[in-house]
Amino acid sequence: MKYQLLYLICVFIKCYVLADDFCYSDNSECEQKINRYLLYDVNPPEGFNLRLDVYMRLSILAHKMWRSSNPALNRFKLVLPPWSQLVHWEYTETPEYIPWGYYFDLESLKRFAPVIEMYEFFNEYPNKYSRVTIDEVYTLQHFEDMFETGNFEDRMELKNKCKEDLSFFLYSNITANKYYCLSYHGPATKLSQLFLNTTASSILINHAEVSLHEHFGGKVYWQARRSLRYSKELVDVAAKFRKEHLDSDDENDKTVLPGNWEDEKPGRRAVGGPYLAIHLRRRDFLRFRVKESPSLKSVAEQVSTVLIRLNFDTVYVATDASVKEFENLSSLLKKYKVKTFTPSEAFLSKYKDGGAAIVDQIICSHARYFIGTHQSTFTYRIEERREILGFDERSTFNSFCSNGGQCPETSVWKIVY
Ligand SMILES: Nc1nc2c(ncn2[C@@H]2O[C@H](COP(=O)(O)OP(=O)(O)OP(=O)(O)O)[C@@H](O)[C@H]2O)c(=O)[nH]1
Ligand SMILES: *[C@@H]1O[C@H](CO)[C@@H](O)[C@H](O)[C@H]1NC(C)=O
Ligand SMILES: *[C@@H]1O[C@H](CO)[C@@H](O)[C@H](O)[C@H]1NC(C)=O
Ligand SMILES: *[C@@H]1O[C@H](CO)[C@@H](O)[C@H](O)[C@H]1NC(C)=O
Repeated sequence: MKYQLLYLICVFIKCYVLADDFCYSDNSECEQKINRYLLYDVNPPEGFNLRLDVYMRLSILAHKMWRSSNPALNRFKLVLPPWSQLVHWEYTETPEYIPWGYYFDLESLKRFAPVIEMYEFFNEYPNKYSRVTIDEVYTLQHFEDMFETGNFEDRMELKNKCKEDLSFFLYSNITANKYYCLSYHGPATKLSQLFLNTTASSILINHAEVSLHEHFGGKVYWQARRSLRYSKELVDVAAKFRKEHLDSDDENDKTVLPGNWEDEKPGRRAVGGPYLAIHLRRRDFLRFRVKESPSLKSVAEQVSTVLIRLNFDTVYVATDASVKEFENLSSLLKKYKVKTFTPSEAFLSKYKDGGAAIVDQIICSHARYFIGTHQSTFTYRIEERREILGFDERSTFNSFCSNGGQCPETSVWKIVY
């Protein structure tokens, strides 16, 4: 009887409020109902595509905890930090919190790791006067002595003082009970050791980018990447553009994938649409990589050479260049059809710059041949997508050469199943 009463309370007020008195008994059924939440944030200046890489590190941690038999770990949900005020995106005065569902197929992500959106966390987690209190915050930082001592072993150490102040993804209605600084070197998956030491039901990892990949490019990495499918709406926008402007569709291009990423099979059968696609990273890259960045004239020459070799007349350009620069490049490529995706006002007001970037990435992923920008994470995400679609790797891992004809060695990260 007592148990039922508790159970009712458990349903109406949220269960975890009672968790402490309730679940230390060996009532495993109850234990399963109680969630723990793992939140994370990334260094503010990091761009969209590096953030996706950090997501992969954390989702692999969440995936492994989920599959663990340890009840302290397998109840964790990973809370997805909304997209807001990224440095490269057009600045908005009041932050807008774009949920992951706008960009990604959440059902697909959830087949890999137990993820939830931030707004779902706000709905599920107990709050007091519309304020949420997180139990423990860990701000990761690099070991200061790492390079001096040459000690690159995995280790973690709680410190009293943080090098930096805290921010909670711009939310003013989130506070925390306990703050720790954690000098950290090792893969994100090692963080689970920390979670075994605490009964906190919500934990925030700040500067999650300090944690590393366990096996970059390994099988689990690629599972995480394959689960990270783009949202149907954005895929549809890209498909419409491919059909109308590039004579490209999945049937003809041999890029049809099964509905569920878990059913994907290895193989390199993709042909791709009859166009060359390029990703030309400009802006900050021009400033910081002066020698490596080709002039537009050189870009046009390199594009022209490949178009002649492929016997194509169409190039799709994905770039963060200014309109002026783009027009300049187009005029240098007058002989050819130069295509680019120009989002409508309505599209931009909903999906922002991130949506346009993803449409660009999808269109580049489906081209017969691709040339990217050396060391741009934007380019890496396209290369990965082409690996998943099953292109011959020689059509994917190509980067622009510099003006002097110096061509960078493109790292080849082949898919592993
Ligand atoms: N639409 C569009 N946007 C782009 C393109 N290249 C860069 N961007 C924008 O510039 C931002 C910065 O590029 P990211 O690759 O995300 O930034 P990053 O994670 O710092 O990675 P790097 O490219 O390595 O700097 C992207 O998020 C986009 O908003 C492009 O080809 N098309
Ligand atoms: C906290 O603020 C955000 C942004 O304004 C809002 O979406 C969220 O619902 C708020 N959380 C609570 C518990 O009121
Ligand atoms: C867990 O707690 C024990 C005992 O306090 C401590 O020795 C150990 O270093 C802690 N481990 C982690 C990963 O924090
Ligand atoms: C356009 O190209 C010309 C010739 O390469 C160059 O001199 C000029 O500065 C370029 N303008 C822009 C806006 O890039």
